[in-house]
Amino acid sequence: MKETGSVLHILGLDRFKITDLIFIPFFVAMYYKMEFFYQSMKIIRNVEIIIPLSCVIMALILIGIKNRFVAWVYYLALSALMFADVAYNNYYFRYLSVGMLRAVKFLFSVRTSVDSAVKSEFYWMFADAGILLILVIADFVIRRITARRKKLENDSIISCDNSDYHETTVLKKIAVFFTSRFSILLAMVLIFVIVINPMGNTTLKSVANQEFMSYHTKDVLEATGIYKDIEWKNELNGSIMKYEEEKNVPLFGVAKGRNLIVIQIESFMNFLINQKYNGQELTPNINRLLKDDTIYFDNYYQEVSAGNTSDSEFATNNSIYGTINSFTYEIYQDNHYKGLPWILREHGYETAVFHAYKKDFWNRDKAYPNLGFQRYDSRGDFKKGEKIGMGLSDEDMFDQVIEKMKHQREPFYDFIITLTNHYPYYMPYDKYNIELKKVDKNTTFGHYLNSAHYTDYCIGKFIKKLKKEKLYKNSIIAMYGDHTGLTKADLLIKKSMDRYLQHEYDYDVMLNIPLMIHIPDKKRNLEQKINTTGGNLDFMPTIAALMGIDKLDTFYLGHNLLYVKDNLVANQYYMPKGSFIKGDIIYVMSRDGVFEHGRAFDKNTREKIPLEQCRDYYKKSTAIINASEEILEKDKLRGKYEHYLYSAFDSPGSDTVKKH
Ligand code: GP9
Ligand code: MN
Repeated sequence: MKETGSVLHILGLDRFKITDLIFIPFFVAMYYKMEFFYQSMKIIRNVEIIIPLSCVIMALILIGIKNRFVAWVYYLALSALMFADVAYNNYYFRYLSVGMLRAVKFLFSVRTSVDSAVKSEFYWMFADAGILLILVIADFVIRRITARRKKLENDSIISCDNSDYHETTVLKKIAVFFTSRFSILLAMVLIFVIVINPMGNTTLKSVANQEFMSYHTKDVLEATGIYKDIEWKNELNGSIMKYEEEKNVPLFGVAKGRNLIVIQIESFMNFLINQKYNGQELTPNINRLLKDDTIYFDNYYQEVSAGNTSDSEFATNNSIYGTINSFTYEIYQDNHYKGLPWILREHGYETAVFHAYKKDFWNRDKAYPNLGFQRYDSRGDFKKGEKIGMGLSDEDMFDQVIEKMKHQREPFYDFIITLTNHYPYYMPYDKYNIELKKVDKNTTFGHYLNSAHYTDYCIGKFIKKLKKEKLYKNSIIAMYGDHTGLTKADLLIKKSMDRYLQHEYDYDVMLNIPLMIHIPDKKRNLEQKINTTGGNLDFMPTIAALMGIDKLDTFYLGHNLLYVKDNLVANQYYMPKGSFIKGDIIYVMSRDGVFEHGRAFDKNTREKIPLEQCRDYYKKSTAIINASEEILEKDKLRGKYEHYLYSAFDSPGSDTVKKH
C-alpha cells in the first residue's frame, strides 16, 4: 500500500526502490571504464573534471530512461562509439567525427589496417555494459517476483484503499517528470553550457573539446550547421599568392615543356633518406638519385586533412588544404578547381593518374575530373599481377605504367600513386631485405623499414626503365611521401622510434616527408638541398616555376620554396588545428584547443620554447586553414573560373564529356 502523502511520493522518488541499489556495482564499473577510456584516448588535461563529469552526465541520462532495457541498449550504443573512438584515436590521435562516418566504407576496405588498429584491450569498453545487462535482468526478475507476491497479498486481503494509488495528481506528474526526464534535461543543459560556453571560459573550452558527450554533441551540431566554432581572422596580410614575385628564381623554366612525372609514395618518411640501419642503406636508389640533378627539400612536411592520402594529393595539386570535416573528394567533389592539372592542360599537357587500387576509393573517380585529370587508370585498368598487401605490387604497377606511358601523347603530366608501403607493411618473406635487429623483429617499425626499402627498389627500377624507354631526359620527376607511416600515438611504434632516433620521437620527425625533384640535365649540376620549411601546399608554385609557367591565375596558399626563406607549415590533422612548423620551431596545439596549453620546442636542440614566441604564428596557422576551408565551403573558384563549366574526362576507351 502506498502512502500518497509522503515526500518521496510527491517528488516521484518512490519510483526508485531499495532494490535499485543493486545498480551500484554498475556505476562503480562505469567510473573505471571512463578512466580507462580517457587513458586510451591519451587525454591528460582536466581529466579530474572530465571523468566525473562524463559519469554524472551518463548517470543522469540512464536514470531518466524509464525502461531499463532501453537504457541498456542506449548505453551499449555509446560504448560502441567509445570503442570506435579509441580505435580511431589509436592511429589518428583524435575523436571520430560525424563527417568521418562517410569514410567508414574506406576504412573497411583497408581492413588489415583497421584490424591492426583495434587492440584487444579496447574491448574492455563493453565490460560495464555487460554488468549493466546482468543487473537489468536481475532487477526485472526481482520486480516480477515482488509484483506477484503483492498480487497474492492483495487477493487475500480485501482492500478498498486502492483508489489513491492510481490517482495521478498534477503535482505527482510534475514530480515524476522532474525526477525522470528532468535528469535527461539536466544532462542536456550541462552539455550545452559546456559546448556553447557563452563566457568563453578556457576550462570549459578544454572540457568541450575532450569530454566524450560534449565533444560528440559539438561535432553533431557543427556537422548539421547549427553551430560553428570558426573565427575567421584575416591574419594572412597579403602574404599569399605572390607568384609574380616568387617565380623569379635562377632555375625558372629549367624544365619548360618537359613531361611531369609525380610519384606520390605511400607513407614515405624523410628519416629514411641517406640513413643506414644496422649497417644497411635504407633507400640506396633514392640516395643515388639525390647526388645527381635532384633538388631535395628535407624540411618538407605533410599537410593532410581528414582524407589522408587523398588530401595529400589534393593539397599537392591545388595548393589548398583539404577539409577537416570529412574527406574533401566527397563533400567537395563538385567544386570548381584550378590547380596544377588544369594549369598544365592550358599549356598543352595531357593529364593522367595511375593508381592500381579500387577506382572509387576516396571517391577519386568522381573527384578527378574536376581536379583536371583527363585520365584515371585504377585497378581495373591494370593487368592482374603480383599482389602484396592491399593490391598490385609497386614493382608490377611501375612496370605497367611504363607501358602505358609509351603510348601517351607528350607532353604529359602523370600522377602516380604507390600502394605497397601501406600500414601495417606486411610483405611476403622473400621481399624482406633489411636484416633487422632482434629487438625490431615482428614490430611495425621493422616491417616499415623493409617495406620502404622495397619501394625504394621499385623506384630505382622505374627510373632505369624510363631511361631505357627514352622517357627520361625529357621529363621532370618529382617524388614525395604522402604522409607519415609511423604514428606516435601507437606506443609500440613510438618505443621503436625513440630507440632508433635516440631521442623522443615527436612530430618533427613523424610529419616530415621528403620532396625530391629530379631534373635530368647533362649541362648543369642541379643537385642541391633546400632546407626552407615547406609542405604539400608549396608544391604547385615551386614546380610551376621550374616548369616555366608564367602565371598562376588561381586561388592558392603555398609558396615557391626556391624563393621564400621564411615559411610556415600549418597543421590540423595529427597535430591539432593551430599547430605549426616554422624553421626549427614546432608548436603543437593542445588537444583541448587552448593556445596556452600547447607546447613548443626546437627540433634541433629539442628544448622548450616560450609559448609567447608562437602566438602570432599560431594565429596565422589558424587563419591559413580557415582560408582554405572557406575556399572549399564557398566554392570560391567557381565564380572566378566560370569558363571551366565543362570538363572533358576521358576514361580509357571513352571520350565522355562530364558536365559539372
Ligand atoms: C588507397 C591508398 C591508401 O588508394 O591511397 O589510402 P590511406 O589509407 O593511406 O589514406
Ligand atoms: Mn596513404
